Amino acid sequence: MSERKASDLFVECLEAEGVKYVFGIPGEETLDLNDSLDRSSVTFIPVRHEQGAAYMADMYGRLTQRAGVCLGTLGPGATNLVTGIADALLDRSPLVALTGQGDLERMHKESHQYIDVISLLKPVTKWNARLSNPRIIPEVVRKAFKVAQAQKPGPTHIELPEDVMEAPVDAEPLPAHGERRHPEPGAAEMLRAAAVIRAAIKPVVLAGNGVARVGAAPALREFARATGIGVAETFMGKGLLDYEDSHALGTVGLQSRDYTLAGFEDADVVITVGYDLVEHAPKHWNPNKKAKIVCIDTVAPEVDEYFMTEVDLIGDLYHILSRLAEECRDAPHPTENSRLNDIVMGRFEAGREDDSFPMQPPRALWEIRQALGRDDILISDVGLHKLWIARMFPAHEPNTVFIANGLAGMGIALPTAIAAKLVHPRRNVVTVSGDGGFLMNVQELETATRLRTPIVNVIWENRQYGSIVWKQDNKFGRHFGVDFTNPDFVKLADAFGMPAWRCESVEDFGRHLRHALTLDLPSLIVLPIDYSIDVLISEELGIQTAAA
Ligand SMILES: Cc1ncc(C[n+]2csc(CCOP(=O)(O)OP(=O)(O)O)c2C)c(N)n1
Repeated sequence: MSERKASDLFVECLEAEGVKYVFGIPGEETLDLNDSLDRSSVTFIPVRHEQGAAYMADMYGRLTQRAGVCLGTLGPGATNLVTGIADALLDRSPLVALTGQGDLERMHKESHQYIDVISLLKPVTKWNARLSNPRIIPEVVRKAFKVAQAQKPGPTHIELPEDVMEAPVDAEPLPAHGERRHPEPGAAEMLRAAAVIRAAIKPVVLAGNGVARVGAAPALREFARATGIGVAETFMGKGLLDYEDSHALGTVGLQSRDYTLAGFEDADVVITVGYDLVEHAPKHWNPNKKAKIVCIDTVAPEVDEYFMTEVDLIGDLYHILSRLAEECRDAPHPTENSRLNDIVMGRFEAGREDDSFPMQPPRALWEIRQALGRDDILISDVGLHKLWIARMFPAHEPNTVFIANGLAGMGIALPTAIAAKLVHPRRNVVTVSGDGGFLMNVQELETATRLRTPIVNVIWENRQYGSIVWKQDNKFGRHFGVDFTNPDFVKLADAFGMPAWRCESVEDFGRHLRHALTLDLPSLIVLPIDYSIDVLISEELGIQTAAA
């Protein structure tokens, strides 16, 4: 043991947790921490707005399941972090937020930039604490990572008062243990669940992001193969089954009719796996409360009158699915054809022939799918484009299509893409944003160019908050307060020092996209989009099909 300043010990604790990056903006109250980071193995990545830092940590955590770390100073630095931290809470990403603070002795009175950050961040974190004494650093850091990474993962926060961080201390980091995997459920519950599934007439699986989080997609695929039961995915569960898998029923969650078309209306048993209720309320797929629900998850399910479960199998999803597959293998339930998948994929395939310009979403998505490999990454921002991507973009593998469906904050795509590329440098990373959301974190283009992070940003331009236009038109027959003008995005990108193109024809898009993917620096493509076909194509095509 040796005496050193507390911020040095703090950074040693981060190193013991395996932290590689801290995303953030330093402040006068984080001087010692930044000094210690500078002399450590941890890379500090300066960003241009703390919201960007929190989103980067969020994606880092989501992809690695090790907490991503972001840093802001006291007061305004902390308030700017809030949105990204809240996203990590509702989208279940492990994240540790660090904020500076004034000296302990000035917190009881009116003082410069002081706000009560602990209280501010309490509702958007699983746990948070102030470092009131350098001696507690090893425990507080270990706990912050342990709680953030435990199921279901989420954000924690540590506040670092300036005088504590510069004080001398003689202590050592605690060893970081991998978070324990949960035990399996008991034999009685397993048998009860198996009995319910075996006796089912029309069972269906609803799989969510929780499966991707714990890497259990292979076990889910095997469960579907062994039992024949079809699997519908939530937006955040895209790719758990390859969309070409004969057991894939499609992505549900846009409207209750999705569930009907995917077979939920007739289902007597619904097996939910890693389903987070935050994505789409059970009321939409179980409106009459008729379905018997077998819940497979890592923690006990939320209470909801439409989600009163018959059996809960709580523990390691991989093990549970594998054991259940064995129990149910000899009583198969052949998957029925999914009308949802037929309709949506039919429209997607038809998109390749659509030469209209401005481009319609199916053709734009078709071009992106052609340009990307099966493991490449598409990140959606939030808006009407997100609904199109969720509904129609075909995914082959989990964690290749990212859709924020918990907090669903606009502006998430660009910063999270930077982090995704840091984690997976060999995979292509493409974002699709609306012209509204893109400007919300546009400043991170500088971070991307400085780091030379070769991400391709596609902006679907319509000079409107498209999804609000859609909702207003549906509800009132008119829209209002949703129109805006845009900067010249190509010139804007140029000012940031990155190549950019505006598409003037249908052919331009695929050409620019394929070229952009060969570059070793970030780029931007502006694609004029035509949102005149309704994203609820199932209704439109449903009527046509019935008439034909
Ligand atoms: C930070 C934030 N503010 C507001 C909203 C509400 N909201 C959801 S979608 C949307 C419009 C998105 O417009 P745009 O980014 O242009 O995408 P488009 O819908 O046109 O595809 C708004 C205002 C939100 N989800 N997040």
